Amino acid sequence: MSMSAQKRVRGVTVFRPIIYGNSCVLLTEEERVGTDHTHRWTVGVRSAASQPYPNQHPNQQIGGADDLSYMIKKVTFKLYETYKNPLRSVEQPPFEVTETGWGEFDIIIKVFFAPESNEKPLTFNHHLKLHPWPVDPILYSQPTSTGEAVLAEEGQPPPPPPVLSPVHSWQYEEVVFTEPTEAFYATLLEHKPTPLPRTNRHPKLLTHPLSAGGNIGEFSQEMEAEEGRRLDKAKEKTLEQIEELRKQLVEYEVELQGMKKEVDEIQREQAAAAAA
Ligand code: SLL
Repeated sequence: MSMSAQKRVRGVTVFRPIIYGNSCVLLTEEERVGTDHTHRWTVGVRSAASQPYPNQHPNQQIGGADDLSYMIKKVTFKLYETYKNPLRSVEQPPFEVTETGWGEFDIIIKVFFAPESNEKPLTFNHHLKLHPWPVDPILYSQPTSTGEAVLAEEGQPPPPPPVLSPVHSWQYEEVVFTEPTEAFYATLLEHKPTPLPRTNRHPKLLTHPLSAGGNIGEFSQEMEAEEGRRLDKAKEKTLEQIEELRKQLVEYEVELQGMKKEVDEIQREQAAAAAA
């Protein structure tokens, strides 16, 4: 019996973690001769789990443990218009583009899924990041296991200067396939994603921010748990604020009723005075 690319599997949802973004390194002195370009960057769409550290070029360090071609057919990257052939189409893994340049700009990334999935393409907008984020206390502080950021204390040594190279800027996403087609569901079941490592495996001295969020090294289960705790805290805080506002609203309502009564009273007195 052949599997249908039309018929969908009822009540089933499958998700796959992916990341998109870029890494970059500074060009060497020799590479900079005769060009105004300063960086070599790679923009891509990858699986969230990374290859075991080390061994890769810095532009390949983040993500990419799994070949995603079972679900992705093609990725297009729309580069700045001065680049030759700015709409780059990549139809084989790895789904990435490596270029050199001097400036940051927005790249539109469009992900096309396997034809049997019958899914519409997904579009992401990624700001190509070449320059490290400024080291301000918030970014310098790393979230701890309790999800609390630890700020540098006064009188402490200043934070280290930002590392100029490599720079990484990656965004974690979960692609959700709701009621996949029968054919695509079979493919998805055959390809389970590599689980994220429990913690960042990169050596402490080599850890680098993954994005502006303060996460370092590589995507890990610990990072996911911290994010969950941050969301729980935010939810709690929001509920507290709602409760506070509700109480205030009740107080104002009581005050308003009191004032209305007073106004009524005054009006009645005035009417009585006028009649007298
Ligand atoms: C900026 N609005 O001014 C941005 C534009 C464009 C970056 C950045 C080289 C392109 C090429 C390059 O890096 N362009 O050689 O075609 O910062």
